[in-house]
Amino acid sequence: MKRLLISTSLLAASACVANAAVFYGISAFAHNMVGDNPGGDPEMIGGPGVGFDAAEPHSKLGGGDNWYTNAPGGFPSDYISVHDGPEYIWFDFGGDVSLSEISYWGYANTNSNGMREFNLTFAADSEGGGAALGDEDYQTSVALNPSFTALQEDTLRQSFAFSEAVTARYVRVEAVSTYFEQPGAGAGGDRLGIGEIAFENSQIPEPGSLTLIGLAGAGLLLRRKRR
Ligand SMILES: [Ca+2]
Ligand SMILES: [Ca+2]
Repeated sequence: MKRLLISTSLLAASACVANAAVFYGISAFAHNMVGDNPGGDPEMIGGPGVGFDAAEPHSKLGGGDNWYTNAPGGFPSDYISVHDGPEYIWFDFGGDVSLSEISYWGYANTNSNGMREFNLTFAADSEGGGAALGDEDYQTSVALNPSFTALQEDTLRQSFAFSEAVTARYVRVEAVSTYFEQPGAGAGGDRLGIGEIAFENSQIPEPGSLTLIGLAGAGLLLRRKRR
């Protein structure tokens, strides 16, 4: 009886982490805009347990902990047009990793500052030599340039899958539009706002599932021993 109780409690504990996605650590981060949020740039890359819940469905944490730019054009204006040149954000994983999606959490439901359309370009470790943040060595070995449109939603994880996995050390996100003048999106758009960005590491098998299988097997063994 005692053994059965132990195996049952282990199963309950492992069920709590079942199917939780694993995300890559971001070793460096930069952008070509002027941030204006009190928490600074880390507000975009809080990561699991800080920027978003480490457990499924990985909803955004700290509703106000968004990243946003200044408003150089004042209200009303379109930040993307007013800010000179493209709007770039760079991520460095510290070494080549396998990427198959980008996870995005929106900025706000009640104003139109949130990033709407964006595209990605990639650079491998061999291109950057450790200094690709901000340079133009993108799309040399990785041609993929996927474009996505985010929902105006401020809580749920939006995972955008790539058509194929890419091996890259650096990702450059280009924000192409906000919700400025989108019907029903609310006022704003004079800033660019992002709740959170992360990249899932799908190379690691879902730990919860494996643990459940392992523990289920252990439970069967215990049951057999008791006979
Ligand atoms: Ca611009
Ligand atoms: Ca955040």
